[in-house]
Amino acid sequence: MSDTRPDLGIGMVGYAFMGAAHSQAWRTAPAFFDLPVTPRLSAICGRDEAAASDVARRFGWESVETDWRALLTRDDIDVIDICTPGHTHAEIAIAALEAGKHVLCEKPLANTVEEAEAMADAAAAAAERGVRAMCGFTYRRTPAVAFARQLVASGRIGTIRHVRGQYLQDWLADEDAPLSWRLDKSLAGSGALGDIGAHIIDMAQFVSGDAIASVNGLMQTFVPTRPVGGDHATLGGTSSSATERGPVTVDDAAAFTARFVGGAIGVFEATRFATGRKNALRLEINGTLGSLAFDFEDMNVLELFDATEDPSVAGFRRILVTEPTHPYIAAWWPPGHGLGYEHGFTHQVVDLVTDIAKGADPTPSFADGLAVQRVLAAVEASAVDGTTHQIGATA
Ligand code: SOE
Repeated sequence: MSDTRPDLGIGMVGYAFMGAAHSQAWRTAPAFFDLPVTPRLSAICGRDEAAASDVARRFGWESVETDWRALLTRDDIDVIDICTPGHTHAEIAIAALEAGKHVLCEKPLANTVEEAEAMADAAAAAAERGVRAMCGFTYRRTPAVAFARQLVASGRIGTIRHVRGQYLQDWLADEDAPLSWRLDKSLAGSGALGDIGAHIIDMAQFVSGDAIASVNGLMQTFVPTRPVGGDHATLGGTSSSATERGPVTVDDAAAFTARFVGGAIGVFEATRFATGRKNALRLEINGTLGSLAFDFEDMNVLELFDATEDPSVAGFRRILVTEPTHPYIAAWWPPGHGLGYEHGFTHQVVDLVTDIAKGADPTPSFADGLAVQRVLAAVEASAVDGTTHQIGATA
């Protein structure tokens, strides 16, 4: 029987690490989920035509463009998926929304609060015309994280007192790991803070259902120069013996304390120098009735402490979040068979296309992305002047 569901044409800008993650998501989503529309991998766009063509061949993109503007003029493209470094996000996203294309934009939403504000304004105006925008804080869609949000929202851990967020990686611990765009402030906006700190800020605000009100920050660049021209195809790249070194213009690590609007206090840490920690995105929340703890390095597990239990038997319970009753799991494997990093990207596009078909505004919205951007800017400002910064309309 032929599929009568309408196509949704996707045009993706960028083809590297995130390009691959998003490509597999677009391919996989209609196979595992009963979607109201069928995503079609219409075009991939990259300035390096040979590299983009290679990704197109591997993932099944139907055509290749070398200028993102060409995607906006094509009638067969409905969604622009932005997987490029942060300095390009605002221009592409705003032009796409104005051209009537739905937008999925990688995190952090932008490199500055001003850009993020313009993007959030463009998204609000586009929503009036039925055009949708989503910011790619993909970890929200890890089943254990989505389940943690449900537990907090249902009151299971009571009033929140402490939020502890860490994002620990070690791919720059080698002082000869090569320079890449992620270490260039003009392209990435900031370093560990924006790249991975943005995730813990978003996750903390999402799971707690609360907003950060003020911060005190600290930032550090441990290795000020790195080899130029090394292989940085993977995150750390291979240790380079190149003698020419160029400047690292972003932070290697950032830490900050926070006060939440609802009265909780938070401690956050983002670093690429936590030797041995590869992708330890951790969140622990302590409430009056219990606690929740999550670590992405054990991503199918959520720990729950129920303070209302008999103390003689109470303890952190290790919940394997792989039951069909847990978020997203029913579409996948039997209990205990586990999901991986890539599934969050699939869930992200599933929710995006479902919202587009329903005419609903997806989350995280560009306004959510802007909220994170304000916290990032406040941490940076605080790290410079040593004072507490409030998260206001302007950071
Ligand atoms: C690099 O630190 C990175 O790829 C981030 O950019 C991603 O957002 C994160 O998911 C994994 O680490």
